[in-house]
Amino acid sequence: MNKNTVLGVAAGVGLGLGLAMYLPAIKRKVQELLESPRGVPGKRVVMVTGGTGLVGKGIETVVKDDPEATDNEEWVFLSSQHGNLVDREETEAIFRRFRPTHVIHLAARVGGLFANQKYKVEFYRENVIMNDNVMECCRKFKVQKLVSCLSTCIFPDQTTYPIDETMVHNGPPHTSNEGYAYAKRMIDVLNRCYSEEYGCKMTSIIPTNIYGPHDNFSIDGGHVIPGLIHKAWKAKQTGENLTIWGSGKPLRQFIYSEDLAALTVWVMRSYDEPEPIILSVGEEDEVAIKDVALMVAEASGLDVDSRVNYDLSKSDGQYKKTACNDKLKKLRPDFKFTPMREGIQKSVDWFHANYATARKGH
Ligand code: NAP
Ligand code: GFB
Repeated sequence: MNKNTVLGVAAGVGLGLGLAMYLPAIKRKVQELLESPRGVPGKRVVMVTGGTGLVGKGIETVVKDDPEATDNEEWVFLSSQHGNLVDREETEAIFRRFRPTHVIHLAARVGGLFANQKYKVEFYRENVIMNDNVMECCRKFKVQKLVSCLSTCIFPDQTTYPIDETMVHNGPPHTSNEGYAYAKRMIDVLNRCYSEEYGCKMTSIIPTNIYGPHDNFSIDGGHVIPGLIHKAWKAKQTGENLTIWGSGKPLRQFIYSEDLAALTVWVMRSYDEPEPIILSVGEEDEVAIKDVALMVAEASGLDVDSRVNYDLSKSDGQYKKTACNDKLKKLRPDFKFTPMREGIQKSVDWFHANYATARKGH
């Protein structure tokens, strides 16, 4: 062996030993990089779970024309096709793939009164597991901020009115949706726990009933407005009446999906408390289901005097859940809500124009 070969072998061995010594550290660094958000400073990578749903589509519409979104944000809208959030490995794969700096967590097992009554176990389990997976991934992948979605139906049933943000855990929810409600309540508990123990920035919004384009227009399992819109469409085709389920007396507050979307984007950018915030129209805008049905009938071109009746064999659900939007009004005194008649007309028009592809299942 000549001198050069000896030197070459020595260098090779040295390099090998050096690599072996540093390999674990290099591996750790690569792993760390893969598990950290990929945004450049000052830029957000915002991942929306449930991005194909009613609210997700609303956000997509709102950010399309928003200069802050185009200049300083990259938006990722997830559907269940990107992965099943009930599955831990699939959830981790999503976070590894998109490496978001911010997450708006909308994905959920969602449905109206009748679906909630029928599938309490699935509403509890799917939501608890999905929420646990998303929250833990936000911690693990160092997401800077998580905004999750609760609902005014998770508040105590026996309560004083109006309901405010401090009252989430003050008593059992209405029995019709206890599976969903308890699963959602745990998000609020964990927002505080993750903040205290790990310093994570996690918060939640509490919307009232929501409606708008891209809703789920299922008659059996959906919410009241999309259900009525679909039933009114059918009534128009067949000449039958539009039937309101229950007495029509319960009261609800409704928020148009694109209003909620704009407020959710604002929460993601500017609201920093772990405590939830109610995103709702005022108490004065609460309406009876009967009046909502008449608005839908009118917007659908049905004669409201002769073509609307009731099925009293169907449940009324919770009588009311009147929420107070004082906290929101204080922070966003400028915000203007879409008037309900206008929002309903837009939703009816959207359903008619997109009848073939609109969601109508479950
Ligand atoms: P939605 O229209 O029913 O959409 C649900 C979204 O979640 C869809 O994008 C769906 O994806 C996704 N999703 C469901 N299960 C999933 C899973 N296992 N893995 C991955 N993605 C999954 O719901 P929404 O009405 O927009 O509701 C948004 C949020 O608001 C929810 O957290 C809901 O609880 C809350 N909320 C809704 C209302 C209301 O009246 N609608 C009221 C208060 C609060 P695919 O499209 O691929 O199925
Ligand atoms: O939107 P909805 O199903 O849910 O509204 P909740 C139910 C109210 O509308 C009840 C009446 O008083 C029903 O009797 N209603 C009349 C109808 N016609 C219809 C119809 O065609 N379809 C439906 N669905 N209702 C849900 C909770 O409660 O609110 C969920 O169960 C969820 O957890 C959601 O959070 C926001 O407002 O009663």
